[in-house]
Amino acid sequence: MRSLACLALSSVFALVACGGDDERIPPVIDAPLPDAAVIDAPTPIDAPTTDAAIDALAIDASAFDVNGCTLATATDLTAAGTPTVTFGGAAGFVYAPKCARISVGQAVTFSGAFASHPLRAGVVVGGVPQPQPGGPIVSTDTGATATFTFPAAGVFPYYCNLHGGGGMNGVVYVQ
Ligand SMILES: [Cu+2]
Repeated sequence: MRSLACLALSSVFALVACGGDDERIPPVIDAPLPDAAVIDAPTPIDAPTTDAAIDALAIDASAFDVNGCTLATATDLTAAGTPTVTFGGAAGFVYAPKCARISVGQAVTFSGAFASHPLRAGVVVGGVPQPQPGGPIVSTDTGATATFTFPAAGVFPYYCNLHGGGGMNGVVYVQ
């Protein structure tokens, strides 16, 4: 039987050797578990089972801020036929509306002086434009109007190549 002093020391200094208690030190290397216990079957990841659930996930993805826009705050232009986004001129170095929402298959006309405000597809992150060509919004450097059709759902950011870093940018959300 251990003395009270030994018990007290053991509680403070785990490695203090108390006579005859060596067998109480747990083995350093645990015995391996049986293979069946080590290799668990993977936990299945629940997949959305309905279109509504999948749509909800897509909408959540659009909730993130892109060029100062979110889907929730975008101007609803789904009933506007071929809506117009104006820029420059009297409006200043902005696109109006900056954040637009349309339906799949709709087109948007950009109206303004492209020579003064060259249009580019892409995002502005930390004031630095990052071009993302290849989508419906085509780089435009001349003329006064350009119309782009959006045949698929998605998030289509754009910016002015001269003033995009200063906030002249926007997004077309297509649903
Ligand atoms: Cu500009």
